Amino acid sequence: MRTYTNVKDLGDLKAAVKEALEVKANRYSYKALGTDKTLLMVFFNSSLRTRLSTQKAGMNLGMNTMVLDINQGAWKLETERGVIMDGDKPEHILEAIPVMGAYCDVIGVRAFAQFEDKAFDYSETILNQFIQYSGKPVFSMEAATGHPLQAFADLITIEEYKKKERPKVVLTWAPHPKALPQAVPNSFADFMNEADVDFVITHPEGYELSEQFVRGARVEYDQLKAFEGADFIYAKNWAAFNDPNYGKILSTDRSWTVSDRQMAVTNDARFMHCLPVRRNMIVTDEVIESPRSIVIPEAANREISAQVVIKRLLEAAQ
Ligand code: AN0
Ligand code: CP
Repeated sequence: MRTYTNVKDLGDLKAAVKEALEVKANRYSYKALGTDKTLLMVFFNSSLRTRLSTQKAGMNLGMNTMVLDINQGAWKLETERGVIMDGDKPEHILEAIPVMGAYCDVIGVRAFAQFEDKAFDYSETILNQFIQYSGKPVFSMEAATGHPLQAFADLITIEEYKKKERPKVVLTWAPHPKALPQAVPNSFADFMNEADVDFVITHPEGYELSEQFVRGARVEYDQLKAFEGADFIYAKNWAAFNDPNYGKILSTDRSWTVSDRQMAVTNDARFMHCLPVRRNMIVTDEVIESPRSIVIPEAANREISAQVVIKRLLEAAQ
């Protein structure tokens, strides 16, 4: 594996999950792989889980880790080529990237959708510049259109908690006061479409995700109907994808907030969310605090998904 930006980079998903469970049981057994190697994590956006779990994964592998917050202490970066740089950005990303590449062996990048230009976001301009110009293996720590470390951790968690061979997994939109990217639901759909699950997506009309990720998945606009018999409920807010509403909030309808009312029609479903979560917007206190909620073990598995990905990138570079 030379880059990690979506589910296809993992190849055989069953084998990847098996490897993840093996790594989870023996996470300190691969130190030789990362000794004298450096992991650089570059953040254009805030993070709690990704920052800590990915750094921990690097340390488990014996690596040295460095973290750069582009917007706190680094020079502001111009990302568009051809701009006359007479504004507030002293450095161009086309110099910054190869310089960063010179100091490390593997690079993780977090660069969210900016919602200014759909084509800029959906062509993964920033992530692809890192891939093209750093000269080093690059992985996404949530880029404009995907969050594959999260979705891989979600799949590992579903494997650990499922009670039947082909569980029903429901991705539900839920309200949020700020416009959020589609990266998390895109990657979740991408993974669930490849996994052995009965996958349903539910959201209000107007919140359709990109076909690139939804592919053939069933979309049900009636949330309660979608929840019937579900084994896993995966809640997430996202802003509209379709034109002319790209990046806009179309609904704040709190009847979509996941509560005991909807959980009651499920098959005693487990509740999942990538976190950070706004309580009583996305999910009620009662549901997230109930024994059905597996958000903490889900977050803990971020260390494992990151370790498998970095391990594979190191192995390929040997
Ligand atoms: C981000 C998002 O929705 O993409 C990160 C989630 C992992 N969430 C927020 O910005 C609140
Ligand atoms: N789930 C997740 O990626 O969380 P952070 O934004 O805190 O890294």
